[in-house]
Amino acid sequence: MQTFLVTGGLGFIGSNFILKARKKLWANIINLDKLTYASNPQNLEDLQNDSGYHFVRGDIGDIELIPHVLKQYQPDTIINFAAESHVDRSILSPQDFIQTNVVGTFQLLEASRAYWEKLSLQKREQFRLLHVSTDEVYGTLSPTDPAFREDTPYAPNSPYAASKAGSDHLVRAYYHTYGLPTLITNCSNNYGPRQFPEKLIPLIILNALNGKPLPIYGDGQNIRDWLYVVDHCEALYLVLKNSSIGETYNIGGNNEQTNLAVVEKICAILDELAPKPGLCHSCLITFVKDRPGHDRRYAIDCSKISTELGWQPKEDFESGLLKTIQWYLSNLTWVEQVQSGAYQSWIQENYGDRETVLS
Ligand code: NAD
Ligand code: TDX
Repeated sequence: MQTFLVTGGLGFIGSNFILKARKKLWANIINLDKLTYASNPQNLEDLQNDSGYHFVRGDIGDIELIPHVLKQYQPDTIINFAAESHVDRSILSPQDFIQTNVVGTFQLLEASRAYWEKLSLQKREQFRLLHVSTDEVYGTLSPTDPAFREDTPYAPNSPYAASKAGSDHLVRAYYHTYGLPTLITNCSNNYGPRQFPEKLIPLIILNALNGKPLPIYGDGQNIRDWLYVVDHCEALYLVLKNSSIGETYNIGGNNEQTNLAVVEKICAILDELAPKPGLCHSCLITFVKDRPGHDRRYAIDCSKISTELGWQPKEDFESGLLKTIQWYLSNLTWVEQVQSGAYQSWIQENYGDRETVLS
C-alpha cells in the first residue's frame, strides 16, 4: 500500500480526507500537523488503534523536521492541507498567513525536492505533491461574469487569498523549474462535519442552537459556491490517481448561494430538528458591519475535472446541509470541547511545549 504524508490533517478538510483514506484503504497515512487553534485531535480519535495511521506534531516550515519525517516514513505522496485558513483572521493578523502559507509551503517544497531527487527512478516517477488551494486566489466576480476557470488570472483580495496565491505560484514554479511532480487544486467553500466554528456554516448552526445573534456581513448578498467536504476529498483522490503532473484543477459544487440564503436554510432545518418554543431561528439574523475587501461572488467552472477525470459533486446542498447539522447536533461534546478550548489541555498534556514529536 502507498504512504501519504498529509499535512494539516487535524483540521477540517484534512481530517475528513484521512478518515476517508483509511476507510477506503487508499493509503497508509502520516499526518503532520502543527496543532494550531484550528486543529482538533478529537477529529481523528477513531484512528487511535489504526496501525496504518501515524501522527507527527510539526510545522511544514521546520527545515530540520520535514527532511527527517520524509526520510523516516518514505512517502510516495504528499498532500498539503496545512494552512492558516480563515479570511477574517488574515485581515486582523496577516503575519501567520505569510509564515505558514507562503514560507511554510516554500520550505515544504524545498524539503520535498531534496527528498524526491534522491529517490530511485521508479519512485521519482510515482511521487506526487498535491497542494490543496482555494478559489479565492481568482478574486471576485460580478453577477454576470463567467465562473472561474483554471486559466482565469489570479487576483487575490485578502491577505489569506494572497498568501494562498503565493503558495500556488511556488508550487507551479517547482514543477516547471525542477520537475517536481506537483498538482494544484483550487476548490470553493467546503462545508460538512468537523469544521471549526469560526466559518459561516458551523458558526450559524451553533449560534442558532444557543439563541445567539446570527451575524451576516453587509447586505448578505455575497455569493459563495458550496461543496460538501467528502466530495472535495474524493476529487483530490481522483486528481492524485489519474491526472498528469503539473496540472491544476478547479473543484466546485455548482452551487452558488447568497450568504443570506444559506443562513435561512440552516434556520429552516433547525426549526424542524431543534425547535425552540416561541422562536423562529431566522429571527436571530443580524446584519453586521461588512468584512473589509469582502469578495462579492465566487463561482467555479469545474468542466475540466469533470471531462478529464469524470468527477462530479454527489451531495446536493439540502441533503449535505441536513447531514452537517445532524452531525453537529450529535457531537455536542466535540462542540463543547472546541468552544471551551478543552482540547488545548489535551495538547499540553501530550506534548507540553515541545514543538515537534516523532513517533
Ligand atoms: P483548517 O484551518 O480547518 O485546518 C488547517 C490545519 O493545518 C490545522 O489542523 C492546523 O493545525 C494545520 N496547520 C496550520 N499551520 C500549520 C503548519 N505551519 N504546519 C503544519 N500544520 C499546520 O483548514 P481547512 O478548512 O481544513 O483547509 C485545508 C486546506 O484547504 C487549506 O490549505 C485551505 O486553504 C484549503 N481550502 C479550504 C477551503 C474551505 O472551505 N475550508 C476551501 C478551499 C481550500
Ligand atoms: O459571521 C460570518 N458572517 C458572514 O456573513 C462569517 C464568519 C462569514 N460571513 C460571510 C463571509 C463570506 O462571504 O460568509 C461567507 C463565508 O465566510 P467564511 O466561512 O469565513 O468563508 P470564506 O471567507 O468564503 O472562505 C472559506 O472558503 C474558501 C474558507 O475559510 C477558506 O479557507 C477557503 O479557501
